[in-house]
Amino acid sequence: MNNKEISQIFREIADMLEIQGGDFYRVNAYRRAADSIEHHPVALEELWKEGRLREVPRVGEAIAKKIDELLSTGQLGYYEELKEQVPDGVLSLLTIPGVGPKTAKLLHEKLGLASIPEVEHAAREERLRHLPGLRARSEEKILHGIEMLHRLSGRSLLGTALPIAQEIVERLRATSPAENIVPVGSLRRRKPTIGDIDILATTAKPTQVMSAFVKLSQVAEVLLQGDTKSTVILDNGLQVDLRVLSEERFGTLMQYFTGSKEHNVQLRILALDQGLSLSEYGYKKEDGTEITCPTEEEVYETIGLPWIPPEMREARGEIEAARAGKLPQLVTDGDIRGDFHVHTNYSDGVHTIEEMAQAAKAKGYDYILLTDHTRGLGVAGGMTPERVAEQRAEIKWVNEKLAPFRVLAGAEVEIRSNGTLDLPDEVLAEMDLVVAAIHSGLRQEREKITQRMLAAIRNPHVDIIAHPTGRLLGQREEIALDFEAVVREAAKTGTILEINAQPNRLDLDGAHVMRAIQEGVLLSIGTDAHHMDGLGLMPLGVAMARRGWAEAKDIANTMNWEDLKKKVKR
Ligand code: DGT
Ligand code: CA
Ligand code: CA
Repeated sequence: MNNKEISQIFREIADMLEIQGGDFYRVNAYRRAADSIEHHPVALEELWKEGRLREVPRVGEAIAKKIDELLSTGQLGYYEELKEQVPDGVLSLLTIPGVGPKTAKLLHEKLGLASIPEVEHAAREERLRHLPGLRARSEEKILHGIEMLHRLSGRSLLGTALPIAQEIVERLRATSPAENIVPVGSLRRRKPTIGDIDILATTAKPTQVMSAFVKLSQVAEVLLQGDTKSTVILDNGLQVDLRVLSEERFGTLMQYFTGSKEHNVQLRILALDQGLSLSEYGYKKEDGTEITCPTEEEVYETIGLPWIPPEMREARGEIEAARAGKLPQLVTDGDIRGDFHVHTNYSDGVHTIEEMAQAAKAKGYDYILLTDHTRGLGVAGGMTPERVAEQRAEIKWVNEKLAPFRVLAGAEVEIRSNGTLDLPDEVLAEMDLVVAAIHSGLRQEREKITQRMLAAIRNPHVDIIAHPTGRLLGQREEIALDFEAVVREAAKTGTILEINAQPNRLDLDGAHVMRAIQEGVLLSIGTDAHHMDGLGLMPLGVAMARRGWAEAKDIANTMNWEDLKKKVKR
């Protein structure tokens, strides 16, 4: 059993306990242990053999005993018992946005519902509104949640698809005679959600490449196997298209299949103006002679353009910019000097300050900004002013140890429903940078939530607004914010807007980033890491910055701290 499988069992235990109305602290203890187990760098099986399970953070005696039972017998009595009490289908109801354990329990006990389609059906028949504690509005919310699920279904998060595509590319490289293997399509453009993964490869032996492809261990079903194109469905439901082709047309095909369709349409119009027709196979002159392009650069060069980075190919003016010689120098992963959104065990993070700092230092960063939650966010065990002071002392000690690496003191402060913050000014004034965010009261109407956000932006202590639109992909729409007003106020006050790199947030996204930059707003990129692995999400945030045409100078955490300190409000 690997760490992920073990953690899954504890996560399910937490869900089942919660459905049964279990004690908050107990439920949370299981959930946190699950997080910690999943991301532990050493296999628990190894530690278990050496009697060292208790070294895993958040694994106490009771949980260690359960792991022991699980690893020695392959089963866990307590888990099996709970499973008999809570049917699988009821557990699946928790994936509906807006349905918590209490509601799941109610739906099951009172109406016998045990699957998402059953709940959808009952909601449409208006049977939920009569349950104790539910109203017509709750019914609507549940239906809306199910719609959100449907909307994402069929599409996957970029953060899910990207590592899978990278693994497939690696495996094909190792097991087949394919050359030039590249992911194309929306994945290469780094769209926040991906319909299917498209991969291109060149080879002299297409049959062998295709047979290696359909035999990959992740493949659940082969929809099509041909010499030029094969399509498979993976275990997790993702579809992958692989096209193989010959060297001399690689550039045109790569350009074509990277898309977007809209970008390609504009490119073809420009080519036609120059008497060239462009298809996925190459250019054709009016007299019928062909121009093939082995590289993508040549595709753009043929019609007098510089190469355009894939993240910009969304028909947002990139072709005009390229023609005018005004393409931006996009920010790169290598420009990033540190992470501006990091949690530790001072709130809902798994690791200590030193552990997070060591991990960041190992990545080559110069600094991290600690942004633990404040007490206003009940569930996260947030910081009180006393805890902030304790954290300060610990930061000082870690900084002495790890210099010149620097842990910056901050917090992710709650913006209350009236726009005030939940830590006193004198505490905020002591911090290096203050991040503020809205986590509750997300359904306030436009005028109210915009004023609330503007109040936070005007607060002289607030440096950064985290995940400004509040969207959760596949779960929750953006808050009803007047984004234009937010951008203007941020520009006026010198407040930074965050690009949050969590796969289900990617907030701000490309279009918002672009607007912010146009108004001269400075941005920051933060992973919102709750464990060391989370720091690895930075490239997703950088991708959103690039989709919004950001250069290094537009991103606060590409600067060194001394320079940035002079630029921020405080
Ligand atoms: P997705 O998969 O929905 O996230 O989005 P894409 O962009 O990956 O779209 P997909 O997989 O249908 O096709 C991959 C690329 O192939 C697309 O970005 C552009 C190109 N392509 C596909 N169909 C057409 C088409 O009908 N016209 C043009 N111009 N390009 C196309
Ligand atoms: Ca695709
Ligand atoms: Ca496709």
